Amino acid sequence: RPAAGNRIDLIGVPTDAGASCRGAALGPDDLRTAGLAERLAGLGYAVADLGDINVDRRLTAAAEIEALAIGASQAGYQSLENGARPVFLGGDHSISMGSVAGVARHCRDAGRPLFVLWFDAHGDFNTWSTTETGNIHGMSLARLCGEPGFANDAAWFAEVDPANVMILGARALDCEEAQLIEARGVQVVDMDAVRIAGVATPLRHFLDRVEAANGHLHLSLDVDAMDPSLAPGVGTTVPGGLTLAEGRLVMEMLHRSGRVGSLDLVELNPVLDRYGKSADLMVDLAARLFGEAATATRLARLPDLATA
Ligand code: 6HN
Ligand code: MN
Ligand code: MN
Ligand code: MN
Repeated sequence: RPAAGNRIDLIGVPTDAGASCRGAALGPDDLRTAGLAERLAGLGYAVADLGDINVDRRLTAAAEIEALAIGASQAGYQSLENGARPVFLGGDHSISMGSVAGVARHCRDAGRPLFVLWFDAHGDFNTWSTTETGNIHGMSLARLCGEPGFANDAAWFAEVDPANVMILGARALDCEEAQLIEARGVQVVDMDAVRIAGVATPLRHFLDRVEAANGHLHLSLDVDAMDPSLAPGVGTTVPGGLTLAEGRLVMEMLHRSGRVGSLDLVELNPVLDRYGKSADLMVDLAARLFGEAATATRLARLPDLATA
């Protein structure tokens, strides 16, 4: 069991204002219903559910996203300052504009480099000038990496270095978005790369960099990275995603790295889900990330994963 004092804060950020279809605003309660807090508590963590960040539903979509970004940033910053690990429950992926900004502020103040693993079928690297849909959840990572056109305020926002970001699971990048990702030097491990080399080798290299820098690693888990057969409850499904074994292996490696200090669980749309399948999968992946063993007893000495 993890040492006492290992605390996890659940922070609900219920919005679908960044997406094209409604329903992701119900995500936080669906993750609660699927037993997220109990599952993590069962691993020995002290789990505090801080409830949802409130927002005025009469706001425009853009204003709602701004208000929640500020709220998520402040709640996440406070959680980290208190020595806990914040887990942000989305909500569509626009919530990461705030959650990761708060983590970035903490890291800046603590003098620790921040690394972000963007686990997603998409790059979320559109700007107001490249977007083909106008959907703000497709812009989160671009904003975090400092692309212009967003009203960032130093009181709650801090940037992420694009060189410290890895996108894993990508298979639906828009044309101009892909060009921007390449120009900024963000590492993309797309599904072709996964089919050729597997998930473990590129992830091992990334984790080695986090370790060498004594970095804080944030995992932004968009459940649409997983294959739609496993995660039907998302608004933007793309065929050819990660298998259950691959998803679990990623979580196991992240757990063993001991570097993950914060987490987003986003894009769950309960309205589109089938019998809670996607919510259960997210809880399963989160539990693995926080150390739930695949077998009843974890072997004392496991083989090294992808030392190549
Ligand atoms: N997500 N690239 C598309 C867009 O609308 O910009 C899809 C974005 C999906 C965002 O899944 O978090
Ligand atoms: Mn810290
Ligand atoms: Mn996303
Ligand atoms: Mn996505």
